[in-house]
Amino acid sequence: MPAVYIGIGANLGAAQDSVQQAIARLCALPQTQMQASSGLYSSAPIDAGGDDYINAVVCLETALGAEDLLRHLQAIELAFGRERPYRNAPRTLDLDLLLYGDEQIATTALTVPHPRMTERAFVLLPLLQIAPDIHIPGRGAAQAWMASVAAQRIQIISIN
Ligand code: A4P
Ligand code: MG
Repeated sequence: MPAVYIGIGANLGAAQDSVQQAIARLCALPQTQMQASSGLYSSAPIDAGGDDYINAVVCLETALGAEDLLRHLQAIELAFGRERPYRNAPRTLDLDLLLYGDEQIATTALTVPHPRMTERAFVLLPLLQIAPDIHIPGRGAAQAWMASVAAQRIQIISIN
């Protein structure tokens, strides 16, 4: 089964609770086992407004196909009251499929690796916490991208 990495973000409502509950929901997905879960991070909004975000990354092993998994992620977002008034609007919960094994996927519904993941400390830092040696298909070692996001404000607020 492929190792799959999911980025979790929230900056509306009880963001810390939402992220923790989302991790529990991901654990409970069918045909899926949780392999690792990062700590929770507080981060300044990037290309977006509103309050600071709570972010985390989890690693799952799943027999769900990528598009099937995306549908499950969107159902969880909806259950947390996600609305989409405009691009990068503050959100109760955002679940992004960052990596699906070593696959590169480009369909209308899904782009994997997530196209903006290497530009964002709020993805790279929690990802590297649980997978320090990880390579991003087509983009090399995740660690090598850290220097370019060093100016982004982020701090760990709870360690897993
Ligand atoms: N989609 C395509 N590829 C993927 C993928 N790999 N994972 C499609 C998930 N979805 C993917 O997503 C829009 C469409 O993207 C989906 O219908 C799906 O078919 P969305 O979540 O509804 O829309 P969005 O919020 O505009 O896009 P996205 O990609 O979630 O936004 P970003 O670029 O991830 O930015 N700052 C901090 N500090 N922390 C954050 O978490 N998040 C964002 C959101 C901006 N700034 C942030 C944070
Ligand atoms: Mg999203």
